Amino acid sequence: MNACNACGPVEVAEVCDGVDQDCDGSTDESAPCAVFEACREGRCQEAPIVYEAERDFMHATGQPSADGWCGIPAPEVGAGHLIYGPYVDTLPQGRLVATFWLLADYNPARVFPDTVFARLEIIDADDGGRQIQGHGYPATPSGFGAPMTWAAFPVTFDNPGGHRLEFRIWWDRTNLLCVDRVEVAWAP
Ligand SMILES: [Ca+2]
Ligand SMILES: [Ca+2]
Repeated sequence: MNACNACGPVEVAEVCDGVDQDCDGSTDESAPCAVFEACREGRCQEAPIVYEAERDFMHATGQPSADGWCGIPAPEVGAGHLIYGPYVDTLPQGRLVATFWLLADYNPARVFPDTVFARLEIIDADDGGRQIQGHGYPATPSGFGAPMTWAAFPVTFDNPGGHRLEFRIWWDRTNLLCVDRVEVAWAP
């Protein structure tokens, strides 16, 4: 007997199908799906890999906040990398997109739309710190759209595969800037 109307151990692997194969009371809890997919509602569905600013990165400046990590201008606060890391080498080879979720405070009447508040960089830590996407991607008011509003900054890059990657944000300390997370997925 089994697949759950009997006793004894169930020697089956969990499959993403909405059924509790291993009879532990949780459905699909360890069911495998492809990279950039997650098992939801009994199906492998598209899902980015999420790196949380306050948890998965290191910080050279800034402070924790309710939503992540913020650089708040103050005389004793220096410019630097708000986040850097996580040096993962497990992301698949190919064209990927890293989406930085950011918020900034500024006076729209007093800054130019192309003022650079921060630079978003993707680094190959196993290739001499080379910037994979060619140059730092600027975060500007035209990218934010409005002050104190979360906005997505997608940066497309070609991942060589098997190299440790660093996603980082250079902050120049002139404006409040917060980071919630970085999401990685296949580029569209
Ligand atoms: Ca289960
Ligand atoms: Ca299952």
